[in-house]
Amino acid sequence: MIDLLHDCDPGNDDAVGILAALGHPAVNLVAVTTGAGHLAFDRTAENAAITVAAARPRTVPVSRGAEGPLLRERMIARILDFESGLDSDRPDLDRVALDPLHSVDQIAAAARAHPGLTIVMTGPFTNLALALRRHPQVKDGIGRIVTLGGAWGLGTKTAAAEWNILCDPEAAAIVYGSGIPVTMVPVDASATVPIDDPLVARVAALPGPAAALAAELLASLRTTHRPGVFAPAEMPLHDPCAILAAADPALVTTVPARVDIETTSGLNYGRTVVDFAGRTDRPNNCDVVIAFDVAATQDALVGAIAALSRLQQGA
Ligand SMILES: [Ca+2]
Repeated sequence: MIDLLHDCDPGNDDAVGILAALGHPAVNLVAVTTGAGHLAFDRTAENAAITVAAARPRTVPVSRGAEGPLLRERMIARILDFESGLDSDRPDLDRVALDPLHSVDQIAAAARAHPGLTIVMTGPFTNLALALRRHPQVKDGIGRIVTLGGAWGLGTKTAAAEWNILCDPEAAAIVYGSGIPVTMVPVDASATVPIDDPLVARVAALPGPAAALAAELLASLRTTHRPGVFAPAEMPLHDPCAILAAADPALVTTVPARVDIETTSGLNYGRTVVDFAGRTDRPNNCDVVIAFDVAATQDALVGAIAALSRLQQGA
């Protein structure tokens, strides 16, 4: 059982990740912290609160966080990604009250209370970067950071940069350069885990509100898939992959590497430069996930949602 804090920007795939963390038998989820990313900072907090409410009687504190990145102007995602699934204007969706602690201070409190804490990042890295600057001793309480951020190959927002990194490259540079052990889940790797019809059907067949929301979110994510030269055939699972890999490292194959973030302006702003071959004299700072056991990862997601489902059925 690992103590885990999920920093995120829900976001439908973040929300599935929250549910996976709440249900996973190997995870003690201690807090969900949110910040600006796909949506504005107040909306991501609301979405996390809606997601956690769907998992009752399991619950966890939800914090609101950074309103925008450290230096750059805030980027706004295509709203199309989130037209369905989570909608704070929907009266049928209950929500938990937000925790009074700001995400930055929640991260610090969790690192103090749970030494060896695993932090999973599935949004921009602003909150954790601010926590490391505001509370330097936080570093000593964090055992590992697992990031859904960056790519060894092509970007997802620009040709060079993946979305989570591009939203706040300076924050990502602070996190990857922190000296804390990092497991990086590049989108090249998470793209191999599909949200295929059988996966959606398995989740949809589970009873209870957590599974119902998870199935709705997964189905909505499938509608956002875009074809491309190297795009996978199916919509990838992405964010939940980081939760599942943190909970069970046996799901992934990793290779040690040096990862640096390009923070100078220009075409490569926000690029994760992944050096697998020791081409620099800088020490390795990441275990980079290069492959997922796809079937086992899908099984792990279904298993985590099924555990919430059983809890809600009183089984
Ligand atoms: Ca996200």
